[in-house]
Amino acid sequence: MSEKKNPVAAAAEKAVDKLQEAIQGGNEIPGVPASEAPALQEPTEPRGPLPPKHDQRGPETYSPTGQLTGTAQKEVAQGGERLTTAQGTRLYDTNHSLKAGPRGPVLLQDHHLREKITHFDHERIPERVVHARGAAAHGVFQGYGSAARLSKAAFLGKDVETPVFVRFSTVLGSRGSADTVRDTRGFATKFYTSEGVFDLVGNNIPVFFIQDAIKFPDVIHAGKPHPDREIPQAQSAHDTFWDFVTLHTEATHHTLWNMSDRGIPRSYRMMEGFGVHTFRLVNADGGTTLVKFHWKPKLGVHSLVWEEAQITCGMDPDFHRRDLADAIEAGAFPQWELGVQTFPDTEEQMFEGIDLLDPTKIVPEELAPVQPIGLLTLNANPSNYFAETEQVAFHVGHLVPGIDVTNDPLLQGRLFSYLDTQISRLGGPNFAQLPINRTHIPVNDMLRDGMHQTAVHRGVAPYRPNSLDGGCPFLAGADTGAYIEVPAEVPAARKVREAPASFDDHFSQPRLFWLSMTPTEREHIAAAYTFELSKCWETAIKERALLVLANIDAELCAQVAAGLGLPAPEATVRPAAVEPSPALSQLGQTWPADGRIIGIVTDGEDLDAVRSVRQAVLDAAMVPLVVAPVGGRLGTGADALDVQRTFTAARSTEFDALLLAGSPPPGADAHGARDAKVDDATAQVRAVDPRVLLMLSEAYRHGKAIGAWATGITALEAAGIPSDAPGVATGDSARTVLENVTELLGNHRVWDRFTPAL
Ligand code: HDE
Repeated sequence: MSEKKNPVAAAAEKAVDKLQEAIQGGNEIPGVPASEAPALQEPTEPRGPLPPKHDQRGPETYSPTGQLTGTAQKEVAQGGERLTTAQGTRLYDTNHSLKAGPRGPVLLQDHHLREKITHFDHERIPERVVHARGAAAHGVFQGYGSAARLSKAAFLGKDVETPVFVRFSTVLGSRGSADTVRDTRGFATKFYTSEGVFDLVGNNIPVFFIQDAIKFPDVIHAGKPHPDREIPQAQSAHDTFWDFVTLHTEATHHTLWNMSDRGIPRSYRMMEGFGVHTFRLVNADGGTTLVKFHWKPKLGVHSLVWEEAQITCGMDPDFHRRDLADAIEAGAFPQWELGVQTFPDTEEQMFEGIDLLDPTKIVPEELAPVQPIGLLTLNANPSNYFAETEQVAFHVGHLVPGIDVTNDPLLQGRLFSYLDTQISRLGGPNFAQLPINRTHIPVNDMLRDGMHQTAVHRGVAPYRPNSLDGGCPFLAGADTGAYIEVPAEVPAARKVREAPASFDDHFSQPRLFWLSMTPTEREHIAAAYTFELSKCWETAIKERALLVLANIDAELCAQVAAGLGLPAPEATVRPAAVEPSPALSQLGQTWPADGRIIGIVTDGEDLDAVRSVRQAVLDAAMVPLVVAPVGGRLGTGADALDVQRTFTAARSTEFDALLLAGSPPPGADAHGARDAKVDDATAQVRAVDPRVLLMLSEAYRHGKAIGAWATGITALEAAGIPSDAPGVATGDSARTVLENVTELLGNHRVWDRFTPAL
């Protein structure tokens, strides 16, 4: 008798095959909602839940006490073919409550109604007090072994592979806020190492607003919406933020980074990450080194332009979340190299005059190069946002042998905060038992009971020493993998609420950053300050901000003052003599274009060229989106092309580059009453659909590469874009045009289209 295959297992196998395919070739167009296309009619045949999409996986299945269970991931998700209660009792109806007659009233005895509504009423948990808005992915970290002389941490060993979960976030916005606001981004990595969990909870900006954790509630209160009207959401462009950062001038350096292009990243995949604080590494011989951690993205560091970021907040508030998930689904797995800057662990903890305990200071890479120690690859999307991305709990105190903390007062406060915050956010002290937080090695912790305890401990003596449980658990020593704090000297001192004198320098490093920027980057910074301060109501706050800017650079201050219509004040601090650090600039190099989104605008003619260029985009590991007057398919038979965007639904902001494969005349829906993107006065006399012209003009002023061939060149001219303008590629062959556009994408944007005045 032939063995009948279980349909769920077969589907799971299929999903694995698809994963292999994705890893090899990538999904053509990412974004498919489920692992199987739906039927037109409501399905009627009972079956088990569908497997997750090929790009998704859940947390590995460990027990609450860190032991590998080997349970298939589908077995920790809902199963079976029929709808049940939470107790597993099958149900025959979930659309009608139990009533006394069809017209009611509803009966209190309706156990299903009560269970369903009660559970729903409690679905929400408190969002994170900061970094509420985030997106995450699973991946793997591979050590290069180059850190072995610095740290004994096993996961840094040569070719050691460690599973990781990485969550990116904005800081200020609520959970439902837009992704592309101007803000710092979180970059938090959980390493499930063979010696316990290590969390590297960093940001995309290497310095922080404050030097002492005791001010953290204050800076966040200032940055969050005003408490009376609860506006503005996810913004720093308001009075309380600028009031705080101008009264606490230690915030100047971080504020300047936020006003730079770093505050509006193009993608989470294109951000650097920084541990910010100085950490202490310990090697096998007990030798110690002070280090700063850096994540360097393989795709380079790139940003949006401000107008683009603002339009995107409305057009696609999930822009960064989608970008990360789509790239992974398409097989363009994002990668970062982990690196360290190293400094001798001296008593004063200074390097070249820079206080290593001051989190408002960087050490320029020219003085201490970043040495690569491992590679991070994100290769799977979470299969459930709440269970994974929302419930993941990071903590700077999750350390492994070989990595220790320093006395940076900001880090010291964080060591308290991250544990504490989970108790109200995740409902009790057992959050380490949530599947995404479980360590991958056995836990023997003597911590007992509490809300949501899911471990079923045995024994009677959770204390040490004991004899009733056979003395278990035993202590470890240095030779058996114990985490032993470095016995660092604490100099004899008086108990004071004071900062060291070296923390008083608030302007030399902002000046260093400003001087390291290219003219294009300086223009963006001046524009960002002008925009943000223009949004403040109080003139005194703007004037105070100008006083701060005067202490960074007179030219920057003058430009912003001119924009605000206020006089530029004199500096109160003599400008520091600092060497620029070219490594701080994002511009001037070329980078891979993997995962970039290319819009191909077609009028439905010359489909051979569209097909060929579309394939070439895929071959170059980018994503082609066909944009046509209406949806559906172009052409017939096996060669027909799916339309991904219509003129009414597309906006330039979702593309990194535009290719014009034709010159579409105004579509039937191109009138203002239907689509406000159309200017009625000119719509029908235009040769080209006004939505295409808008797309082109936006792409042009956002510095994007534009390519056109054949009749596409006519559309370009209709938009008033000269075919010899910088960053515009035209020619007879679609493929050659694409080659030029890909080369332009290597620089991210066509900055030489605009002449900086600074
Ligand atoms: Fe955080 N921070 N933070 N922070 N932080 C939190 O922890 C805190 C700071 C950072 O994706 C909270 O679980 C204090 C610096 C990231 O889940 C909370 C201070 C840096 C994330 C908290 C800082 C960060 C958080 C809120 C000043 C960069 C998101 C929810 C001493 C090096 C992690 C939570 C995720 C989250 C406290 C400063 C990065 C309240 C007290 C500096 C990436 O514990």
